[in-house]
Parts: sequence; C-alpha cells; structure tokens
Amino acid sequence: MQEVYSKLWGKNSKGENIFIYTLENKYLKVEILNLGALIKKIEVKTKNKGNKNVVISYERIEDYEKNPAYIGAIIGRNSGRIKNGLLKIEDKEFCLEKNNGNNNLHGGINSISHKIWEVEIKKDRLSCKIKSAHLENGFPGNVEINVDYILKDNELILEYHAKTDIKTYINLTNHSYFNLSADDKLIYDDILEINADKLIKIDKDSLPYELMDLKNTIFDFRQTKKIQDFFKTEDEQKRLANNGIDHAYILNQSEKSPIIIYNEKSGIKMEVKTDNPAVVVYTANYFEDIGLKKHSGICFETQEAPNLFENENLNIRPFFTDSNHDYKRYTKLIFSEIE
Ligand code: FUC
Repeated sequence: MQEVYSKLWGKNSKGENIFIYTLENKYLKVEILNLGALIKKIEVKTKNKGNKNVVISYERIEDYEKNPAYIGAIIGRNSGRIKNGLLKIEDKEFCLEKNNGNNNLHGGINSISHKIWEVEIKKDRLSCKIKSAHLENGFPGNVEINVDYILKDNELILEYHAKTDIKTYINLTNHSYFNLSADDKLIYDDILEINADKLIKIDKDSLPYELMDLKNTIFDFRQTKKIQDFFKTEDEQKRLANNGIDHAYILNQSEKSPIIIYNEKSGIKMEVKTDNPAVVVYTANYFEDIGLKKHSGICFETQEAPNLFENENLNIRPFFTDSNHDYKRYTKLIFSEIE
C-alpha cells in the first residue's frame, strides 16, 4: 500500500504556489515538487537506522528556483550537450538556445526543469505534465510531456511519455544526485558497478565525441569498485571532466542491472534499471562553483546517448519521435539494505 498526499510549501518569486507531493509506503518516502517535477527527497526506511535521505536536497524554494546544477529535476527536451546548439532533423536544421558556451545543455534556458508542472495525484501514482510549444528554446513540435512517479514496494519507478505533432527529438532524464553514505559526506566510499563496455569520450567543452573501450581504463566499473579507487589515479578524460566522471556510458544489453551502488557503512544499496541505451554518470565536479561540496553526489542520468548530431565518430543514430510514435521510457530505482 502506498499513500500519496500534498502540502503547500510556499511561493516562488513569481508568486506561484510550490507544492510538495509525498509518496510513501513501508520502504520509501519520496518528495516531489511541482517545480521541475523534481525529486526533493528519497528517504529509505532502514531496519535499524531510521529514515535516510539518499539524494541532495535544498531546504529553500529560492534555491530550487535558481537550481544551476539541476538538482533533482526532470531534464528536457534534451539531456546533455548538443554541439553548437544545432539539431538536425532530416534536411532541416534547428538552432537551439545556447546556454553552455556555444552549446545547448539540458534543453536550454528556463527549460522544463525550472518550470511549474501540472501535478495530479492518482490512485497508484503521481502524474506530472507539462506542455512545450513549437520552437520553445528552438525545438520543433508542440510537445506534451508526462512523467509519472510510482512506488512499488522498494522501487521508485519513473515513467516518461511524450507526444508530439511533428517529427522532433526528445531525450528526457532525471538529475538527482545520490549520496548513500552514512554521514552525508562525499561519495568516495560508495561502491559502484556499471554494466557497460564503452563510454563516450568528452572534449575540452565536455562535449561527447568518440566511443572509448573501457578495458584498462579507470572508468571501467564492470567489476565492482570503490569510487575512491577512480579518484586515486590521474587521467586525461578525468581531468577534462574537472576531475571526475561526466561521461555517457553505453549500457550493455543484458539481464544484469546496468547500475548497482551501495555503501557498507549505511548498508543502503540502489540498483538502477532502464530501457534507455545510455547513462550519463556525473560526480558533481562543478559543485564548488555553487557553494556545495565537490563530489558530494553522483548522478545517473539514464537517457539516449547525447550529442549524436553532426557526430559521425559515434556511429549511433539519434532517436526521433513523431505524431505516430510517442516517446516512452522508464527508469527504476530499486533500494535495499545489504546484510
Ligand atoms: C551534468 C553534466 C554537466 C553539468 C550539469 C549540471 O549533466 O553533464 O557537465 O555540469 O550536469
């Protein structure tokens, strides 16, 4: 059984009401805002150590209003960077908002991550909706985006669905920063496994441009290892990411969970499952710029591989959606306690 309820948190600077929606069952308590349809908290109810929030969270509405690091937010219409903000669909080129140097990042300025969504409490889920008009931030098509949050025992499920009237490109994700440590410090003691043989290398502007085999690299997490082990070694790709991971891993197609992370001290474990082909792993390498601790969270941005336009090196075709083919994806976060 799960309960879903809401309460008014306050108003943002435009005078709009900001609500906190809570989904709660025996295993988890999850808070979602109508701002950015974002995840404010995920509390895991542990057997002996009480409730433990495993995501980075702000305590003030104004912080979520600015939210330069997209903490907890739903990202769209595009996730990650698109070089020169140029979106190519058949023979047409669309100039997207450039909000990260010369590139588009996470859909552009004031995208769905910073807007107010329409939220509906349904019997078994929280349903969040937002419309994005034709050419908003440069993206073609009138698009209706729906993200549903569902609790199923120890799982938090995110179901993404989008409809468009003309052919367009949609790549949505969630930007929660996880920290499973017992003391809310850094992520170094977390133990990580990523079921991927390849990632996409980045250039000096953090643009993904070329596939890289993970064998014999510090980015290889196919064998479980402490995140600290990654940070011990110097590496060019790590340096380009401002000393960390900020890379799209191409997930292996297998029965294994693509991502497993746990912390021995807190005893909390999270597995991520998705039907997305890639995940951008980001270790909060720019957090100092916004007054937070560097490496105090890790994102698993499940998505289509980013920056596929004008990028022949990658040999991965972008996924387009049109009026006959809706965009549909899911990501599950599965929590448990290790013995
Ligand atoms: C991630 C990274 C970026 C950026 C952003 C806030 O998705 O890929 O580098 O810092 O988050």
